Amino acid sequence: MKLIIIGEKINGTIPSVKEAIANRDEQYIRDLAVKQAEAGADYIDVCAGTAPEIEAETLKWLMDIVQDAVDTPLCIDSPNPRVIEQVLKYAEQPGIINSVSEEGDKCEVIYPLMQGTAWQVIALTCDNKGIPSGVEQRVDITRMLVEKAQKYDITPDRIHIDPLVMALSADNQSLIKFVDTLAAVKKLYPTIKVTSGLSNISFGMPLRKIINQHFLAIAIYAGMDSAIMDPCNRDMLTTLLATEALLGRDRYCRNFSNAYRKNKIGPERITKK
Ligand code: THG
Repeated sequence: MKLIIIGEKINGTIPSVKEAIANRDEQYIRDLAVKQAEAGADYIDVCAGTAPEIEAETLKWLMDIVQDAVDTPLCIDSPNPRVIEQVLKYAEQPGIINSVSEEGDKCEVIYPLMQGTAWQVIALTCDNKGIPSGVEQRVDITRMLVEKAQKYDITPDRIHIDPLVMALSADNQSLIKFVDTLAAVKKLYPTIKVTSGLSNISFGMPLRKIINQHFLAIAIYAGMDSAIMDPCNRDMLTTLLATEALLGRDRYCRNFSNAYRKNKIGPERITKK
């Protein structure tokens, strides 16, 4: 299976996007949506990153622009489940809710909204005590997240577990723990999805992008299903295409060859028909 790409670029915590939001610069947001869709994003993450009082309104503004610009489904990103509750009705098609966790009443607010729909959800392995560092605690939290979901007829294939990768510079076993958590979670629930952002791992290190690229390669080999990433980053896309080819997921290496041989049209990843 090909990696599911969740395009991360429409995020109010990025300074240029923050500015575009403040100026209500529709064209800037629209361009980010189109660029990511053309680069092969399967979902487009929208995160307001504003003060709580205006978060729902800002998120709706972002959603309207993206949905007007492209047909790619949304990944609605907010730490506040009540904000997600307020804006979900403005989505024109089901996408991904980002995110729930065992923190507070997140599941109790979000899961009922998903019942009887095709919405998927990213579930973070953290709880009121924070982010556990051990594999076993992360698997325990996953079990709780999945068991609660079951009560609302949400099957594991609609859940992307995000094990919240720590900075490698802070925890030397960070990647190994991610891989071990992934394996344990999939053993428990074979149809569940595992996801991750790609940039936390390299925090505090030089050559961050190189570390992120190699993390992507190893994570794909380990079975990661989706990633929150910048699909417009050429180097990251090269790693992705090379890894998929090496793992036999690119028939006749057609996608890779089309991307990098001269006089060829772009790959499916880049040029969507
Ligand atoms: N897990 C889940 N959701 C998440 C994250 C996660 N949402 C937010 C974040 N992490 C993922 N989103 C971003 C968005 C932007 C950047 C990093 C993570 C970022 N962008 C730079 C820019 O656009 O200028 C550089 C991008 C690049 O070139 O690679 O740093 O972990 N569930």
